[in-house]
Amino acid sequence: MKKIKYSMLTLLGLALVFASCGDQGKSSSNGALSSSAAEKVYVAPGEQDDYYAFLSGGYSGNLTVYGLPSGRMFKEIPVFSQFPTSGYGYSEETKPMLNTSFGFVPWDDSHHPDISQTSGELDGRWIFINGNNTPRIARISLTSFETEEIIEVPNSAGNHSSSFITENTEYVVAGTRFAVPVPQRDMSIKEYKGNFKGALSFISVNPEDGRMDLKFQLLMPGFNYDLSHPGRGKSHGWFFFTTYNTEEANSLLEVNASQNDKDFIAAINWKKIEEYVNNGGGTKMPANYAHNVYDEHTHTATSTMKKEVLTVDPTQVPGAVYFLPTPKSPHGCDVDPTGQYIVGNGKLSADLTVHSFDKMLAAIEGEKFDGEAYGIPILKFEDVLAGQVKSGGLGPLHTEFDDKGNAYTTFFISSEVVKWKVGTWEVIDRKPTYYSVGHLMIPGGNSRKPFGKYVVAMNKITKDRYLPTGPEMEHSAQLYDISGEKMELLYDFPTHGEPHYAAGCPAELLAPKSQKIYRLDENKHPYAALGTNDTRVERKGNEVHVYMSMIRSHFTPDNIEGVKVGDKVYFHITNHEQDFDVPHGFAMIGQNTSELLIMPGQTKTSVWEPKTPGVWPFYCTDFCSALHQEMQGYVRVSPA
Ligand code: CUK
Ligand code: CUA
Repeated sequence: MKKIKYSMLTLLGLALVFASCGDQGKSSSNGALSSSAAEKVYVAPGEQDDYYAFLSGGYSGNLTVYGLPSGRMFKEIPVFSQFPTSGYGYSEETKPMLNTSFGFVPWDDSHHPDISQTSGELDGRWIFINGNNTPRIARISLTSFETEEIIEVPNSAGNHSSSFITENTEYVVAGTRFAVPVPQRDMSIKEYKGNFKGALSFISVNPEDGRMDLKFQLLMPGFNYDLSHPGRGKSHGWFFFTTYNTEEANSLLEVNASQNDKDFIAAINWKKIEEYVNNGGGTKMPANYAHNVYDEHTHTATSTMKKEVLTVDPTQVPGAVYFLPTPKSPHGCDVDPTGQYIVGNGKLSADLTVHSFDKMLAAIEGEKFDGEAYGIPILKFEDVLAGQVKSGGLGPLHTEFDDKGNAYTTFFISSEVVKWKVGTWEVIDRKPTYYSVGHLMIPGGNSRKPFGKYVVAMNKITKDRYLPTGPEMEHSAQLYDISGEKMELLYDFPTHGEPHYAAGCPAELLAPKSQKIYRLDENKHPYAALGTNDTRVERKGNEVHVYMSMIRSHFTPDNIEGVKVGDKVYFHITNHEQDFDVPHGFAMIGQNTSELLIMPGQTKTSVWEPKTPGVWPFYCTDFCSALHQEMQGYVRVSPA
């Protein structure tokens, strides 16, 4: 205790000294900060942040919404995981969202969010995120901040090089991490090499309503496909994927998989493949995968099982796929805002490899190949290399860009962010991270128009950054000011789950259009009780349907009789409020699904199967008015 107090006093003293000298942003050895940093992150009560940041929730399966610079968490958006806070994945309306060909999978590992773009700039319509475990891509509305669609990705496993989008949101791309037998079948694992395939999926996005459709799958050689990025500007029409284990080892002990000094970045001309497919190319293959869509008017999701996928053999489309040798097991694959440079972050190396798009085109033109892999031409390393960043760091993972021609790369092993100049490759600055940074995010930092004010580093190890909470600590994020020549560490804040990547945008892109209510007169839910006259109890065999309304501060009906043990009771509950931010909740005693949180104008359904005769209460779970505690009711359950 004494020690903590002492060091805080010292810091305050230092801050005062710096402030009085007019010295800005000096930091002590553990990254602690001066008062100017405090001012930069301080958002006064009643004021709002300048940026939204959407952090993936990793194994929470969700997406969290933060404000920058404050680091305040505003919301957790449920995507792939059941979420009792809202009843997502528990209510009858949302359960179909979590259907897959493996059955109901109420969990996933979400890694990479990406905001939709028009002409390479963030347009703030939707945000996409991948489920890494049970391969899925979700689309979330940035108006309602709700998950509207989830599409499963067949023939894929460990959906990691996803969900990055092309410059006009033509496609969201999902690349497999694991190579697997395609189609899946019983075979010896030892026969992996030459037999397994890596599916790279191009999922088209309808520009009107965002609906996704799996347009085609490229069946690539059986490497591991790690991360990807679209071309932009001059490289629009291309997509780049890092690979590892190009040895195709079935066990990744280092002796097997990291033998090759260079793996590849796969360069895919998706425009060419799109043309090929539009002209009838490709092979239809049976495949089972779920496509789940949430309708904002019926407030209900439907799940459809698809039966077929169009596959493309890359060797059948000449000029569409090339391999760019890239040293030391590249992880991140990042394209600069001009689309000229493709950065491969070789995680077993100190240097970054930057490829040139122009040089790549010239090498293809000159047909200067260095052999081939499974019929796919390999370009010569020297012919495509734009430059190397001699970083002095260790374990580079991911790179983002600002609007001034600079790049920022994370180094996991040496725990730092390194700023370097695109084109000259010189290192400009480096700052430590606390500790072991994975991804980093600059709002718009993977678009043609980055907003180079802040970078958020997402760290894998937290250790001593917060008050200890037992063996398990939340991951830590750190905010740096990057508006000057040197980066300045401003702030630490905890995150939820394991944020792998994040996406951010200026507040004014989303805040004005954020939806406030669902209009009751637009509610098309088949079981909605839109007026009090519609409220009723109906029996159909052993199903009892309760059409219920809720408004401050009562449920109608609130005394329900005629229910028997063995019945299935459906509570279809409509919130009649039409004021912003007045939800009501609903919870039935002993229910094995979660409570529901129902927003104004919305209808949700909860199922209850009473087991014991009696008079059983339900109540509103959200404190909604001074009479919230009075918002309650009873169900009488009689013997069967
Ligand atoms: S991965 Cu996590 S630090 Cu899934 Cu983007 Cu590199
Ligand atoms: Cu409605 Cu509390």
